Amino acid sequence: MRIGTALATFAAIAFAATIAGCATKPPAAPAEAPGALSTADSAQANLAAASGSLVSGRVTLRPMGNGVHLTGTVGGFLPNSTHAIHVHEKGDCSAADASSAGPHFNPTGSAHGRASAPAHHAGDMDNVVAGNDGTVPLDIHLAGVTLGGGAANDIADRALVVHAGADDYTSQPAGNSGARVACGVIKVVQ
Ligand SMILES: [Cu+2]
Ligand SMILES: [Zn+2]
Repeated sequence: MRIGTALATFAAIAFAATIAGCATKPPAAPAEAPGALSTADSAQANLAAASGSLVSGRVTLRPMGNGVHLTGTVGGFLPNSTHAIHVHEKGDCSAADASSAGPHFNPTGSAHGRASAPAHHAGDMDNVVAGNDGTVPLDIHLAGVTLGGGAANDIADRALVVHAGADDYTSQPAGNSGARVACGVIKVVQ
């Protein structure tokens, strides 16, 4: 009888500890869910050719889930070519080679890397591949950033840049992706 009581008590304590463990567990990585901090409903980036390329496009950006979703079309590439695309720090595409856009958007001081890797810039995205017609239908989810609101990870008024080559996801500080062939400032629409 006393043993049974002790076991029951032990089980009750273990159960309570389990409940307490769940209750004190932090909500899944707050830094991964900044979408709620976005104040804009949508933004637009009109990409204009840079570095003498023929690349241009139009991209719509909307807060979604834990980040911002990009949709649109970029064209003027060679058929079936692969290209790096990133958010760069400065919303300034005025230089002929788009160098005015500065480095990759990197508010956390991380190394450059693939978006799916633990270490990467907030502006790092996977390469895009042009079709036979030289266009890319964009459909990219950029996690960990916000749109509008002025948080450290806000990509409004920064630049969306496309490169001549592919991002190798390894080379520092920018994946060895070559010239900047198109650039557009991310402008909040509403
Ligand atoms: Cu870039
Ligand atoms: Zn980067």
